[in-house]
Amino acid sequence: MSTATRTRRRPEAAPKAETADDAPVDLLTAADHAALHELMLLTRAVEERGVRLYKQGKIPGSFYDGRGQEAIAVGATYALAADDVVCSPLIRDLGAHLVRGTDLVEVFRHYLGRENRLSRGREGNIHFGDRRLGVVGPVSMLPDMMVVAVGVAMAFRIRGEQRCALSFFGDGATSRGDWHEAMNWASVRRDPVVFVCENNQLAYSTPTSRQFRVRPAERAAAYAMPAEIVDGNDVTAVFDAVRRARERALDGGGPTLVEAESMRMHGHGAHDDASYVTPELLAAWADRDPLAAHAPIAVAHGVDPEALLRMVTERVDAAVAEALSSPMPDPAGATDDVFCVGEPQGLGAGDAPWSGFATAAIADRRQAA
Ligand SMILES: Cc1ncc(C[n+]2csc(CCOP(=O)(O)OP(=O)(O)O)c2C)c(N)n1
Ligand SMILES: [Mg+2]
Repeated sequence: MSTATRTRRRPEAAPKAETADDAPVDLLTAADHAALHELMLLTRAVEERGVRLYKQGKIPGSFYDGRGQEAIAVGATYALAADDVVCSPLIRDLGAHLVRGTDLVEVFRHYLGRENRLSRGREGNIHFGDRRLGVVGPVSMLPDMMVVAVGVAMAFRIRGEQRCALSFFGDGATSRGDWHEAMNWASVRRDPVVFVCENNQLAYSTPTSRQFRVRPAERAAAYAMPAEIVDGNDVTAVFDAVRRARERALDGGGPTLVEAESMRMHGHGAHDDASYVTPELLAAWADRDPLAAHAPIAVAHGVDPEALLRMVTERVDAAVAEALSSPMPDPAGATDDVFCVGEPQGLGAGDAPWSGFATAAIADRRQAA
């Protein structure tokens, strides 16, 4: 165990994953399954509305969504404590923002180019984060935010804080040099970082077969880094892999690579018809839709997915109406915030909705198992 001490808000001790004989225990309560299902529904509903607003000409630029990949961002971020840092959600990771508590009206204001707290109307769709919630927004260069996440994790290690950083990136990003630099440095220094690779079979129009001969998870061995391939359409599997990786990181075990396998069900952006993807491939993955896969599990835990969907739709309707009636940014402020003036604000803590951070119930259930 690390002797590091926490200096900030401490969640309840994260429960160990396994029983004495290493059998996995379901650490998710009925409330967790309801939350996971709602967050995935919300992700999809927000993005569906975003695509519609783009096609109505209300969203400038293009619109990028993560249809079919909702379980990755939601499951992974759900496994983080409030003061861990997400660094950073990319174009398929709206769910990460929603788990951390990013305000829905602000998200739509941002999409619509209205005055807002996230980007002040300077960006359309992708580059945003709410640092007050411990979410660092991305820059475009892929996968540069992996290197930033390693820097954040180094700071946690050096300061002796029991926190970890998490970085998302796609399969395409793994062909870049920065990917290898981040993997190597984090492993050598045993920095507390979780790398989540979203293998969605494509980087723009390039299939993975034309990107690499050795898949990302297998390459981790070259850095003596533990890695795991998970079904990225199974929200509980993603949650569990990231939760274990986080625990390893906090125990001084260094980084882990989680490769979540899924499929990009839409084009790269709304401007891309993805005519290079066969209908058969899409149909096969549609049968593994992450929301449909989780629905029976949620129902078994007493959740009513249809009632949740109605509630989510109402929330989205209300957020869109409020965002559409919000003012555009004042052009006079266009050059504000180009440079940081004064001391930069530190990162805040986000929502950590998993019951394991909030109650001792998980530990009791593990003992009873
Ligand atoms: C260094 C760099 N090269 C090119 C791009 C342009 N670009 C943006 S997204 C993208 C595809 C990325 O594919 P992947 O990493 O698999 O993520 P996905 O879009 O599939 O989620 C490319 C090439 C970029 N942002 N950064
Ligand atoms: Mg990809």
